[in-house]
Amino acid sequence: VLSSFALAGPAGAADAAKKDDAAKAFEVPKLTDAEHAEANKIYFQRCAGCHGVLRKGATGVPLPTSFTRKRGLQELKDFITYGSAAGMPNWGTSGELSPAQIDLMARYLMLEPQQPPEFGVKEMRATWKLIVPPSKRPTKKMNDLDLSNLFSVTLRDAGEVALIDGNTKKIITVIKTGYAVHISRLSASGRYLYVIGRDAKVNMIDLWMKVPQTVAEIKVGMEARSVETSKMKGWEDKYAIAGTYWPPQFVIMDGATMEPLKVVSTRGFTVDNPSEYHPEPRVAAIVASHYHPEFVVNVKETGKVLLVNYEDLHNLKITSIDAERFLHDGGFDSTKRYFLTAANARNTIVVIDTKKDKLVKKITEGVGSKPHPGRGANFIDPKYGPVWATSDLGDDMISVIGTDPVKHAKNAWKVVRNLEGLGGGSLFIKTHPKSHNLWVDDPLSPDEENYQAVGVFDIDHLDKPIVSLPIAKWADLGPGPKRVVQGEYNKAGDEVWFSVWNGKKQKSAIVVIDDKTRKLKAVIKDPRLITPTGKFNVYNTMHDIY
Ligand code: DHE
Repeated sequence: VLSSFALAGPAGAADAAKKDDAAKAFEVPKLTDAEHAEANKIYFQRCAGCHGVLRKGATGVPLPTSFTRKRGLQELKDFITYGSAAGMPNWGTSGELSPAQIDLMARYLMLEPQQPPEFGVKEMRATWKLIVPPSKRPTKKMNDLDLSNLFSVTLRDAGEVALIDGNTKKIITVIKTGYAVHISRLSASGRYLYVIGRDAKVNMIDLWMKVPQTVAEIKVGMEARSVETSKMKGWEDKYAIAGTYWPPQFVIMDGATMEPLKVVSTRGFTVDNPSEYHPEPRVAAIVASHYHPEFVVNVKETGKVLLVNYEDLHNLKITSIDAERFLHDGGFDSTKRYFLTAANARNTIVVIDTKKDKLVKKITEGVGSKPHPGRGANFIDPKYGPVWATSDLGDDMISVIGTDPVKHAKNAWKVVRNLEGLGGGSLFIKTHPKSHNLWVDDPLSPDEENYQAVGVFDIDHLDKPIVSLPIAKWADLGPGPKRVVQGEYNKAGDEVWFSVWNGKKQKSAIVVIDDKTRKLKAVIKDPRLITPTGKFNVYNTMHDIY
């Protein structure tokens, strides 16, 4: 079944093979149709979330055949069996894949990737589990938790979320979810929590149960990052939406059961070249409009913002706004009318008016390299009035943008000032309406001192330099990278929580800072806190407070 292949390619292959050592000559397997079908299935269930559907890499390394063939069969099998310290799961020793399946996957990876399958409503339905139907759910809250101050915390490499009581700082429960969960969002009422994994599995968790648990789950594709719920008055808890990286589409689901109702492809032409058809425009951030019954959907590679009106799913109305390519994350201004979102590979912030359903501005002047706001941070700049800010992945800048076109018209939709952060590699910025602090993380900095710290500005004195706080040191965890990531406030806005994100086998923690004094308030340590990253406070997430 095996045939010979040399890395140097057909021309001059014989010469190259002679010069290279024996390890560079290898064997490329052939798979039967049945083997191929099984390998495809396993790949899309287990591998694509991290290594990408076309194996171009994302969380996991890229797996082009130039790499896999060089590694050879045995090394690939070892990797799949034992995993790696860098986060590759141990599919073999954990018992999730059999030795025969591992052998199959190693051979499969030495073949060119195939176009992945589509995933329509039929396929979604086949994965849909209504574990507790609405009629069997409690009619009132069955626990005495202060739900509005609950935090849903991503336990990235465990494929779980921890629900942590914001008052006692105790873990209430840990819930199995999809692989490498990305974000959590709340239904408008705050009763239901929706969590999406990179493998596109969505869990719907009922917070009213004695111990909150998953009441419905569904897989909406092979790879995903975003989920949101209908927030418009009169439509609370009615619908949920999930966007996928593969297939490139979004699906609207029933908010109470997650039954898939409407799937819409995002394939199409790019905004800057009407002749360029893109077969794979991925869905990035999604927010829910407060002005119309609409979801605001970022389509990354084509650069379109779709305003998807959910009033009539059979006669779906979509306003498609030409924005900028490579849209990624973003959030509302403090009035929740304007959506500010980063086209990060284009160093642009796009502003959408969700009341008039129009593009307001594409801001480039003063925007740094690869802006990465998360949902951004809204505050009152003492000089320029209401502003929204983003930090950057590509440099140490923070861009502060005026957001009040009525009372501060001359500052609106302009970068009014730039601040100097800790360094390049920032992912998230955060403040709270009651706070005078602006927090900036730096988890992807190459500098250990920076990625183990957070920076904080005094909003009332933005001319003062950033102050660095050694969060990872305060957590006192022992060895590991201990990257400090993503600030999130409690409901009262007097505490800010940061994750100290360590290796899967190392100790991680959540550090809670007193926002007023900027002093350590608590360190949440627990063996169940495996690789905590994103944290979502129920009240703040429900109300788009950031
Ligand atoms: Fe994220 C938000 C995509 C890597 C933690 N991330 C988002 C959103 C998108 C996205 C599209 C916005 C969702 C929304 O608002 O609807 N993230 C991606 C990627 O494509 C990328 C770059 C690569 C990947 O392989 O996934 C990526 N993200 C990461 C991480 O490695 C992070 C740091 C750790 C982790 O948990 O995986 C990470 N992303 C987050 C967090 C948010 C997020 C915590 C929500 C921030 C918020 O406050 O809203």
